[in-house]
Amino acid sequence: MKRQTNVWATLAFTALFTQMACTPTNLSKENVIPKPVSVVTTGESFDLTDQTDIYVQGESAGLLQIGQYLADKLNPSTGLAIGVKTTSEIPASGNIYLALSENDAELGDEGYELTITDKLVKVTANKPAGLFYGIQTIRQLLPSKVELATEQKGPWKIATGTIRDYPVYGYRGSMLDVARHFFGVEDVKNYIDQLATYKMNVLHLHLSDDQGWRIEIKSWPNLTAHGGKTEVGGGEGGFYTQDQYADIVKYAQDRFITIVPEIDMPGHTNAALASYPELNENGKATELYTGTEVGFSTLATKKEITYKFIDDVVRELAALTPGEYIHIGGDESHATKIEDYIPFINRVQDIVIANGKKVFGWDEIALSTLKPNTVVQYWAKAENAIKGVEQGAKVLMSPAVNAYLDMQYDSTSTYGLHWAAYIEVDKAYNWDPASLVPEIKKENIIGIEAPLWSETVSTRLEAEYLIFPRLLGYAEIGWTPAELRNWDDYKTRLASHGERMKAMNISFFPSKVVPWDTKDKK
Ligand code: IFG
Repeated sequence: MKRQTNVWATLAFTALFTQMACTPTNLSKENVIPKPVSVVTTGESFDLTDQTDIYVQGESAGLLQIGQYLADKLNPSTGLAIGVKTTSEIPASGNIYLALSENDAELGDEGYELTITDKLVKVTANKPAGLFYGIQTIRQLLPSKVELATEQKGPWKIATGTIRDYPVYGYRGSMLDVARHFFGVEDVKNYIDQLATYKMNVLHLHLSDDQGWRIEIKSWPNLTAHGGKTEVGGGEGGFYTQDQYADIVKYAQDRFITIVPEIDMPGHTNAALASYPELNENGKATELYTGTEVGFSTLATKKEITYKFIDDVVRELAALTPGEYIHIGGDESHATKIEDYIPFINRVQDIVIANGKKVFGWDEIALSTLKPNTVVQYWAKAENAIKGVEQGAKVLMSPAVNAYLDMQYDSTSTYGLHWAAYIEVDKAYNWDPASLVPEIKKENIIGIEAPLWSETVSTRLEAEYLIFPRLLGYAEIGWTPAELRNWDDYKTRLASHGERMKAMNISFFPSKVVPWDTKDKK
C-alpha cells in the first residue's frame, strides 16, 4: 500500500510540475527581441482559449486590420479560431484588446503599453503603429511553436505583467540589393514580414546598378526591357512592373514599413547606359554587365538629356512611393571627375525635391552642397559623414564594418564578401551608433540600416543565411536603449529565438558564438 501511494504522489507531482513548467509566470524572464524598455511581472498567466477573441476599440478599419494580422499569426498553430471584433467598451475576460490611448507622451508614435492580467491582454498606444508593435511582442510571449503553420497542442499561456516599450531611433531598416541578383515580389514580401516581426520599419530597395535595372519606367521602357534582362553570373534577371512595385509598397505599408527606393547615380549605372546610347558620353550603348566590379560606369554628367532622364525616372518613382525619401545613391563614382560629380549631385537633389521628395545618398554625397533635408548614409568614410553633419545633415548609420549583411561571418562561412570585415553575430551586435564616431552624435543620427548586397546570394535561402540571425541584433540596436543592451544578456535571448526562427521557416546561420542549445523555456 505504502509503495503505491508513493507512485501516485510522484505521478501527481510530475503532472503538476510539467503543467507549471509550461505555465509562464515571469514576464521579465521572457526572451523578447528587441528588448523592451521596461517590464514589470505580476507572477500569473493568461490563457488563450477557444473563447478568446481580439477586440479593437471603435470602428476603425486600420485597427481591425491590425487585429486580423494577429489573428492570422495565431490561428494556424493554435487552432483556436480567434475572431476579430470591434467594441466600444472593455471586452469580457479571456480576450485580447487593442485600443488607441489618449496621449501617453512617453510612448511617442511607435511605442505601446502591453498590460496582461489573468483576465485580459490589453495593448494601448498613441498611434496604430504602436499597437502593431505591441502585437509583435504578444507573439514572442507565446511558445515559439505559435509561429508554426500547422495546429499544435496547447496550452497557450502568456505571463502576466506590464510592458512599456518604445524605440530609440525612428529609422530601423534593412536594404535589399535586387540589382546584382533579382529577388521577386514574394521574396520581398517575405522579407517585409520578417522585418515587421522584429519591429523594423524601413526597407530600402537598391533598384538599379551596373548589372540590372529593376523598376519599370514607362517613359524609358528599355531600362527594364534591356537593362533588366540579366544579373551577376548571367542569370535571367527580372524587374518589377509599376503595379508589382505598388503591391510591394502597399504590403509594406500594411506592416508599418516604408519603402525607400534607390536609383544609384552617377556611378553604378551600366544597366541604364547599356539600354540607351544617348545616356553615354560617346553616344554608344555599353554591353550588359554580369561581373562584380564596381566604379567603372558614369552617366554623362554634362549632357542635358541625362537630367531629363533623371527627372523622368524620379517623377515616375515618386508617384509610386508614398514615403518621403528617394535614394540617389552617389557611391563609388570613380569614373566621374569630382568637378563633375559635385554639380551633378547638387542638381539631382533639386530634381528630387522638385518632385516632392527628400534625398538620401551614400556618404560621398556630402562632398556636394547638401539641401536642408538631405540624409547622408554612412557606409565607408566617416570623414564624409562628418562633412554631412557639418552641413547640418542627419546621418543614417550603416557602417560596413559593423552592419553590412553581405559580409561573411568568418573566413569559412559560405556566402558573402569580407572586404570590410568578417562580422560574427557578436560583432554585429556589439556597437552603438551614437558612440561609433565621436563627431556623429545621437542627435545627428536618424537611425540604422543593415544593407544586404547580393553579389554572392541569389535565392531566399542564401540571403537568409547572411541576414539571420544578425538582423535581430540590428533590430535591437535600432529599438532598445544602448544602456539596456549587452551581449551576454542578448545572446541567451537570441538563442531562444532559434526555435522561433525555425518555426518561421527562416534558415539562419547557426553561429558558434550563440548558445543555441538553450532550450526555448516554454
Ligand atoms: N560597396 C558598394 C556596393 C556593393 C558593396 C558590397 C556601397 C554603398 C560594396 N557600394 O556599399 O554596391 O558592391 O559589399
